[in-house]
Amino acid sequence: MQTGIPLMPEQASTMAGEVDALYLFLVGLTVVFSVLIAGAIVVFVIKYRRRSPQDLPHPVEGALPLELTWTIIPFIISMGIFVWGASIYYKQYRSPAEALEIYVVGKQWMWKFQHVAGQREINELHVPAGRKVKLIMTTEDVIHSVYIPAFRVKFDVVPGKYTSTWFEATKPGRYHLFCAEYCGTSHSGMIGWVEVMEAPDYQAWL
Ligand SMILES: [Cu+2]
Repeated sequence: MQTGIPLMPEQASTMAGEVDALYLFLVGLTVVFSVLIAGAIVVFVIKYRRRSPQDLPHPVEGALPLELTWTIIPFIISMGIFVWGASIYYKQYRSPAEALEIYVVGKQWMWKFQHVAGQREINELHVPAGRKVKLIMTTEDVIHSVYIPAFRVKFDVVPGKYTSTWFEATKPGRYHLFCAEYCGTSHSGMIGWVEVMEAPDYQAWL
């Protein structure tokens, strides 16, 4: 399933590419600014080093163009990140109305799933490829968080209320399912698999 250098989980949902693009942009931006700042420090340390004991710095009262530059550029960049991130978040948050609904109950320490037709499974979730799937989730005890890295889906499961998230798997396969919210002794064992099947196979499985 994994090809090349395993820096990122496989992309197996329609959202995966969008999430990764934002993530890579943030990593790239961080690298660029880290290099710029570290480079500037090195250059200034050498260029403005004290050459003699009489060498005194000139006080600087202000530099409006410089201050406008380092205010406006970061403002535009951070607003861009905000709008980009928020649009992906809302897309992820609002489940499409036509989605196939699956009920999810987390408990210490397992995942229970129930399909509309009544089939139930534990730590294993069968879904069709190429179909939007909405997870309607709650928990019997503490907070858990459903996490399917290949789909770039991670959403908290909270006692006393329903939360929901959705995905559309793009290719058949077997993908990791984790609990991503520390929930007690066997938190690390609260894992399972998402089995993505071709639509006819899923119908047959039901
Ligand atoms: Cu958990």
